[in-house]
Amino acid sequence: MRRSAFTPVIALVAGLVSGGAALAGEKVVVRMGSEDDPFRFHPEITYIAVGDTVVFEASNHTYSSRSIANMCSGNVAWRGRLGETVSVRFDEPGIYGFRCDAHYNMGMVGLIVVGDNPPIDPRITSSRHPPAAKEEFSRLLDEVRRHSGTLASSQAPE
Ligand SMILES: [Cu+2]
Repeated sequence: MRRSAFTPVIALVAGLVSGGAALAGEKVVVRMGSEDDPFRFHPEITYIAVGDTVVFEASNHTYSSRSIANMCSGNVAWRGRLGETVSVRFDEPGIYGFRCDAHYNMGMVGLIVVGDNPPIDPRITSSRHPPAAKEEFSRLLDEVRRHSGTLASSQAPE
C-alpha cells in the first residue's frame, strides 16, 4: 500500500530522465558475420534514434567496420581494425554507409539510419563501389525507401 503511493513520483522522475534520452541513448549491436551467413552484417540496415550508439561486434578476426566517407553526414567517421569491436554514437539524423574491409568486394556493406525517415543524400546514391557492394547498397537503399514509404512494395524491383 505504502509502496504504491510512491509510484507516481517514480514515474515522474523516470519521465524526466527519458526526456533527456538524446544524451544517453540506447546501445544497438550489429554483428559482423555469422556462422550461417559469414559475409554480411547482421542486420544490414539498423534503424536507430538520434543519440543511440551502434556497437559493431566482430565474430572473428577477419571482420571490421569502417565508415565510407561519401556516405556519412557531419563529422562521423570510424575505422575499426580487423577483429576489433567498435562503438559509434550517432548524434545527427541521416543515413550512414559502412563496409567491412576484407569483404567489401563481396558486398559486405551496411547502413545505419538515424532518426525518423531521414532523406537520402544524393552523395549516398552516387557513391562509387565495386560491383557487388554497389548492388548491395542499391538493394539496401530500396529497403530504406520502402521502410519510409517513399517506395511502394509494388515498385520493388525483381
Ligand atoms: Cu567482412
